[in-house]
Amino acid sequence: MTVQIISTCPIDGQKPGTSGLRKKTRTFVVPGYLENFVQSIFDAIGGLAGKTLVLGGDGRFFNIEAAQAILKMAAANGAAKVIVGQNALLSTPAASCVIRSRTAAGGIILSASHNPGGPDADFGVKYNIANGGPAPESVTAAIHARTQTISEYRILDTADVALDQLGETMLGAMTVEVIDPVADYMALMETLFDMEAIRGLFTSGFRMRFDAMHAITGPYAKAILEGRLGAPGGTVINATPLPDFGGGHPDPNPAHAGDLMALMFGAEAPEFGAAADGDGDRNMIVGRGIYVSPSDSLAVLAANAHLAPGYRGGLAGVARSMPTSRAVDRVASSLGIACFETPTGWKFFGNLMDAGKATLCGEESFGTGSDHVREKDGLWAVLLWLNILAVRRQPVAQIMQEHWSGYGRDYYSRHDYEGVDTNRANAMIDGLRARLPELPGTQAAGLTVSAADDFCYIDPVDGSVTEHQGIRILFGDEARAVFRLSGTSTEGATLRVALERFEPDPALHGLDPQQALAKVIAAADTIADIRGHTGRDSPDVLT
Ligand code: VG1
Ligand code: CO
Repeated sequence: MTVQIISTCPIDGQKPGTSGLRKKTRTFVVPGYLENFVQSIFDAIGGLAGKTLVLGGDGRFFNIEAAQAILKMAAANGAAKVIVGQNALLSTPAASCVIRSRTAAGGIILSASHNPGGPDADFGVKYNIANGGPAPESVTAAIHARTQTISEYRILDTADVALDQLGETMLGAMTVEVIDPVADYMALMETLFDMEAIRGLFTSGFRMRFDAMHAITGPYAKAILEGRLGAPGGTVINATPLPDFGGGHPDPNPAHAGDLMALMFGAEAPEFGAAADGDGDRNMIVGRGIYVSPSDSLAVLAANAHLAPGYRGGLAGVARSMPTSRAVDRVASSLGIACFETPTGWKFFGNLMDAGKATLCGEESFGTGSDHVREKDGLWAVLLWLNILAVRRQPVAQIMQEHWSGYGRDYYSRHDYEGVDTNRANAMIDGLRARLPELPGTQAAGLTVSAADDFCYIDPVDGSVTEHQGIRILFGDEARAVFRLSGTSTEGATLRVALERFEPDPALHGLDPQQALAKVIAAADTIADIRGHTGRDSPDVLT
């Protein structure tokens, strides 16, 4: 067993995006590609000597091979210990939980999240810091800088570790501890929710369907919903993580979780439906006959969190990403707590949670979470909803109607245009940015632009500045269009257009969001000339 020092050259494009480095799997499997990036992480964080790391992934194609290589590299770089999920599995929130519960120096999560998996799909690597959260911009920038100067990586020349057996083994001088991926996470959930109340809900005949989308939440949802909480067998579907997620797109939204949506709007609908993404940090909430938008879900959770034991003392504050609707802002102002607006990406919430400024955080992209970990957490959101339902004993539709009656409704929709030519997408955003000063006062589709800017975030905790985080166009009557390009796509550019409008009148709370937003949609297209720039008549994904 010897440490091999392998010469290498910098590889272009190893720049982490919104959430880690995501590339085509066929790029990642090229010898040296993963190793270069992982060594760059180790180098950028000041080496691994004596440190403990957490390691796991969402089970997609290349997960286990990558984990074996990373273990050998960690040993060759002098790590004291790596705590790894059995069979190299850990959901993103569980990895965050384990980093915190075991006070590790950080962790590596192998996932491209909601992107499809398989030899012809996507793979990814994320690095999380000691607070359990995604590496902040300063760290990802240092990792990227290192990928541009790297000249060698270190790896132990030895056999693979048996990752199917729980317990400790040695890899050279490094301890490998294989853990049950669910245990620490389940113990944390026990501290937050009234498990007996939720059990009682299921005993009373309440039925739900949880679609794990053949991804990592399956084992967690089975153990917690069916095992601990007594939901009937079959509540969790598509529960076995598959390397290609069954050929599907593990993104819990109405477009990609179509079967669940059909069930929830059909004659046999159970009371409650939910789904999670590839790495288990996203969630979709659906009631019988009603879809709950992620922005609304965040607002409802903020308004009702005190019904769960973990949040009985109230919330310190809330935070949402800029393109998320302002529904949660209304709850925060009625609770008299702060509401922070951050750029897209969970890494921006870490400082706020560490500083005790925000308890709940959320993104319009089906992400909700709290300061129990430092990642968004799909199953946590489902459990908080269940706890609220166990206390209120009302249908989801009634909870939503009462919420909108009290706060007003923020109609919301996001239109995604995928695989757009990168130059054309950049030209569109650059063009909009150049026209920002002249937009206020102009009219489009009957709406008047009241303000327009390019979102810039100044972190209230460390003062760091993050620019160019999306073009915001505000109209009178509390309507808004937001334009930004995705930082997670692996092919061309993805244009995301977030559209919203506030409706105070309860008589108008039952509209189809696309109709309620028709003018905003038309105004956004007129101002940005989406059709002209993308060459598309309609979005690829509409949520
Ligand atoms: C998307 C979402 C963003 C989310 C990110 C990671 O980023 O919009 O809100 O934090 O994915 O989610 P982008 O840059 O493509 O818009 V996950 O569950 O894919 O780690
Ligand atoms: Co995810």
